[in-house]
Amino acid sequence: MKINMERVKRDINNLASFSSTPGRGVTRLAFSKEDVQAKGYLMAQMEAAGLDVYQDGYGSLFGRREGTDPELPPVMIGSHYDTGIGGGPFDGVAGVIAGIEIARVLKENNISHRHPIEIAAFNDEEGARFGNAMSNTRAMVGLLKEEELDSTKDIKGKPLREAMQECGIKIDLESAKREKGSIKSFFELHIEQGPVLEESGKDVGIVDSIVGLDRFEVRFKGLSGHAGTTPMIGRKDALVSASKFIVAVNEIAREMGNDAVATVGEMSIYPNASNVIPQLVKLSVDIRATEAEVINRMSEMIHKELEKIGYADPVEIDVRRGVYIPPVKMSEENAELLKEKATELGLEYHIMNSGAAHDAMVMAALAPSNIVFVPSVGGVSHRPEEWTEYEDLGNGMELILHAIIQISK
Ligand code: HGY
Ligand code: MN
Ligand code: MN
Repeated sequence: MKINMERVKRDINNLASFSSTPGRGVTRLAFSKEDVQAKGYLMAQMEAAGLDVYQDGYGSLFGRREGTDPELPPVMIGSHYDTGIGGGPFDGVAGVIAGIEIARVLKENNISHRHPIEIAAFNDEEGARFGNAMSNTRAMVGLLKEEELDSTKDIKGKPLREAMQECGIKIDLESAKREKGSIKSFFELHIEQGPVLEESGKDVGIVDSIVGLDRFEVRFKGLSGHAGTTPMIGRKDALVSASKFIVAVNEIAREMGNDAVATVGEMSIYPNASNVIPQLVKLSVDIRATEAEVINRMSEMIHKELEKIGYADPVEIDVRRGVYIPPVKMSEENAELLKEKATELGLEYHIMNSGAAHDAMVMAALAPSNIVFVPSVGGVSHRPEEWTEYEDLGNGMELILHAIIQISK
């Protein structure tokens, strides 16, 4: 019984071709043309693997391999297939392909199992287009509300609901919701996206906790004007105020120390013309730490900074909620199973925290959830140079294959 890495390589390369920035990394934004192409590919691969394919009320894609006792809750393997902007070929899709390849191996070897096994392909995990994150899994656990579908817009002002409907998704949040216990266990294979695992020299990472994430948008509203004829005194320059804020966010995170991080990664300027004083600046704030109180402390200091700038500068400031997901512990019981199987397979493992957010942190509300990391070369991710050796990827897949054969018995 062996994972077929040639098939995996083919899938990863095919999926990487569904990108709006060919030659400059992989960009497959949620509910884009490239998304529809990738989803079609994954559906075809799931069908070819003998899976019953269905979509839920938020458009998440599932392939089900029936168990001998169909009434039992399924064991689920999955990850996301959307990407950031100019990302790499492995982030997210490696975990979806892992599930499909495992389904192929189960079929080829005629492995039976009591619990059904479901392979999940989630969308909109990155939140790169709409500024949210983990939308599909938040819909599964009932955290995503109708209001968010209308108030969340992309940079061109298109509401999330409209973008989803244009992709043919029949949104039904009620039916997308799953009850706690309706899934037996959730496993996600993911590239580490950092340097820790590679530096440890171990084959795989078994994640014990995932950092919490607080993501929101800040708008600075000033007054546009002629760059040449408007005196410096009295200007309401939104970009000057936003720039002070960006530096302050960076300093606050550095002062917090430990594993606190804060990033302003997205910014738009209106009217964005060299001879016009900036009227409107919208920017994203992404705060993370392993302790919820550190996240809350940083968020509080950042909001205080905004108040200070609001008093000092003649601009209006508006904060729009994005997503807040607290730090999450992974299932200890299933981690023991993963350790046991890794040892049986002769794989050395490293118990570690995840600095990146993942669907598993949301799925943990529904079922015992775990992530298996495989090394990222040089710790690089969210960049075209993101790379994972296929042998390492194969190790992670073998480990999850053997764990789910055991747990679905
Ligand atoms: O942003 C993250 O941590 C993940 O890559 N979505
Ligand atoms: Mn990811
Ligand atoms: Mn990512």
